[in-house]
Amino acid sequence: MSEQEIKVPDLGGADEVEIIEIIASEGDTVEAEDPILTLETDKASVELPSPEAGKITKITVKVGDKVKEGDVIGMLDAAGGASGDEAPSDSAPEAEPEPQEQPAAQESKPAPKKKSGGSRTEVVKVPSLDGMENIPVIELNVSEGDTVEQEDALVTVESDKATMEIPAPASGKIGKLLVKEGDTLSEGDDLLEMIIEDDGDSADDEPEAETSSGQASETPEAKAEKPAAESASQPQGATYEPPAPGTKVHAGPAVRKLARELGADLTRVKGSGPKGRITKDDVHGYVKSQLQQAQQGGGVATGSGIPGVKLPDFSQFGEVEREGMSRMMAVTAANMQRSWLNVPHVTQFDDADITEMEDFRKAQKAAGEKRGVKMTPLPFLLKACAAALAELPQFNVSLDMERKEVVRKKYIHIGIAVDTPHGLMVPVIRDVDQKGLWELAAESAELAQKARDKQLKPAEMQGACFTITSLGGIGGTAFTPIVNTPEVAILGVSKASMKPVWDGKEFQPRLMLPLSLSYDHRAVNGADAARFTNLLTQLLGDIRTLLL
Ligand code: CAO
Repeated sequence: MSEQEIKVPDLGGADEVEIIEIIASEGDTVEAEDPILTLETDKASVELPSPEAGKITKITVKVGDKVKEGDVIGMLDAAGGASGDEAPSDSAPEAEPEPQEQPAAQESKPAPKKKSGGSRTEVVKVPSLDGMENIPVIELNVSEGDTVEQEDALVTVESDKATMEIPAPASGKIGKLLVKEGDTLSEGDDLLEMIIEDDGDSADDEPEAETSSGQASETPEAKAEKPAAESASQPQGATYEPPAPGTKVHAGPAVRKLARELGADLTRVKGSGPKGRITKDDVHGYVKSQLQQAQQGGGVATGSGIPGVKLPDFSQFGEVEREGMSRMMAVTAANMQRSWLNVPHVTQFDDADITEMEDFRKAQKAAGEKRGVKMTPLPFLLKACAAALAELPQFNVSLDMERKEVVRKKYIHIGIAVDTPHGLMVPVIRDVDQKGLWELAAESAELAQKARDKQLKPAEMQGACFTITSLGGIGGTAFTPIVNTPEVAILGVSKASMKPVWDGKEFQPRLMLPLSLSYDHRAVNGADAARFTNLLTQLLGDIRTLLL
């Protein structure tokens, strides 16, 4: 490895150019030709490529600095061991000196097509592109009928390394456009027709121009200051999505390339660089935010096709205050909405007679005190659900709609919804089918406490096949829980109460536990849901069957 200076190459005549973006960072490993920074003149932006493969050890410039040929912008430890000391400034970044040079529109003096009175129609040709050929048009900066000043941008072309605007060779009015976005251009190609007024003879302009281009009767000054992007009007065949009307995009070639690769519309990206210039970070940030919105259902309903809820100004009805959502609340809200919008929910209700189960549970009080574990109804519910999932495995699946596959799980992990001061959390008890009631009681109590103390690890909240949400300790007779996707069913448990139950001869007071089984009707049919709750009521009605 040998250290060498990275110098600004020949800038094709430009004096000083501004650094608009630093692409590489100190410590980065680069290949020869990888861009290190982007320079920009009034008319062109160009990437300064690494002269060799190696490691950037120093960047000595910053965005906004002006540099000229030969200036050192940083140091490179060349991988190939090239003698850095000898690396002459000219030989360093050799890739793109040319685009810096402003396209010499004047070189390609257009031949008059038609001359008539005070104006003439000329065909503007593509000027010298410094040896480059077949450069794609990425933007038409003018439309037919626009009035332009000399040097105004007519079209923007972009090579792998540079973006250039081809300027108007003179002031005048745009006639027929002879290219469209996506076309490739080389020096000498016809670009467009321009109606150029002869000096001191403007009075004859309108009638004469009409004969040249057939559309010159508009007021010449009408559109002179139109933003370049506004007139991009030919989307067909374009490889680059034209900016939204009225939006001028300031971005270098590397950024435009990145945006195209990622499918980002630059007109919607807010630039954080000098003069609002869009940087690569801006594009990455924009794409990230779009993905997050899509994944979270857009907070309200973006992507679902359902209009969001418009809020009134609540202060017109009385005093209000606003408070930011906690992260957990925002995540829970997004999860709930995603499930609600994606899953066709049905809820099956049933009551389990837990009179005997409760007798048994209460009889365990002393044993529980000895063990330091409280036996609540939850371990019985866990055990019964594990047995039902084993018996009816269609509830122990997830749907992969993209691949049109059903994912069957050979394990039985069950989530328990825990109400905490900071929001709803769902820790997961693994292999419920293999654990005893005391073990389940201890583990569920421990996980619930951890949830309340915000001590749960991510792994303790993952992998559930099914969820139990019990409001029994609080109250209520029934509810319709939302399936915790990608699971396909959830059991809601309400408060047990004594009810008169007909035994064939008379009414008996029985402790009845209301069950509400919500399920994804794509995965499970109603008959299976009824079988599932039937089974639960049998298992809970006679807990000896849990042993079978
Ligand atoms: N019917 C009647 N009483 C019940 C009952 C039921 N279905 N379930 C529990 N109870 C009783 C318990 O036996 C206990 O009474 P005792 O102290 O007299 O024994 C009391 O209610 C409190 O129980 P618990 O809530 O402490 O324990 P649990 O094991 O039943 O529940 C847990 C644990 C974590 C599920 C619960 O604390 C909880 O957080 N529930 C809320 C879940 C929730 O918010 N779900 C909604 C999700 S959707 O928004």
